[in-house]
Amino acid sequence: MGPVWLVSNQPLCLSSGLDETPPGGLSSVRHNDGVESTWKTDWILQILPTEENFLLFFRQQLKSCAEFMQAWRCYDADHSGYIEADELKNFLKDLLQKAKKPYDEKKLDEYTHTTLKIFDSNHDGKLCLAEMARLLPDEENFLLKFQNVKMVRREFNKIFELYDQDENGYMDENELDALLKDLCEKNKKVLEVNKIPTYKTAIMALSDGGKLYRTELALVLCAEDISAPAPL
Ligand SMILES: [Ca+2]
Ligand SMILES: [Ca+2]
Repeated sequence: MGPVWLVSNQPLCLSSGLDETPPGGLSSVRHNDGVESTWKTDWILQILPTEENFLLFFRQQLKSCAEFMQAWRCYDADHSGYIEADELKNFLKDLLQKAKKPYDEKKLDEYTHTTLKIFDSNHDGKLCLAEMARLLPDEENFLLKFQNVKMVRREFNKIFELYDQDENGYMDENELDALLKDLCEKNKKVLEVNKIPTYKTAIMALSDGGKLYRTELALVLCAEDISAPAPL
C-alpha cells in the first residue's frame, strides 16, 4: 500500500464537511455550566471499549448516509470496494486527531484491530460496505434496505447498461434518478419513494465528480463482487 496517508499529520477526509459536527458531536459538547463533556470520547482513551461505545462514537461522526458514503469513498483510497486494515487505520487516526486525543502507533493498531474484530462479520480481514452499514443509525440506514434489493452480477450489469442511457460508462444524477424511481416502484415494500432524494444524494457521494461508475454503484446494488473474475 502507498504510504501517502501515513506521512500526513492532517486529517484528510474528516476536515471539511464532516467537521461541522452539530451539538452532540465530538469535543464540541458543552453543558450549560460550561463543563466540557468528555464522556463520549473517553472510550478512545480506554484500552478496550465496548462494541456499543464504538457504534456510538462512529454514529456521532457519521450522522447521515451521505456523510457515511463520502467517508467511505474517501477512505477506500485504492477504490478496491473495501476498507482494508491500513485504510481503516487512517480513518481511526483522523478521528483521533479530530477529537484532539493523543495516541501512538501501538494504540492505533489496537483500535484498528478491535474495530475490525467488531465489524468484519465474514472474517476476510477487510470491511465491505454492508459490514460498515452497521455504523448508520437505523432511521438513516438506507444501506440495509438496499441489501434486500441487491442483484446478481449479470442482472446488475444489464440494469447498468439499460440506465446508462447515453452509454458513456457512468451514470449521471438523472440516470440514477430514473433507476431509483423504477427500483422503488418495483420494491415498494422495501424502498420508499419519498426517500429517493436521500438515496440519490447518498449514492452520488460515491461518484467521481458526478460520474457514478459501475464499480461504485455495484457496492450498493450488486450482491456479488463485481471485480472478481467472472465465473465460468
Ligand atoms: Ca480499499
Ligand atoms: Ca469483511
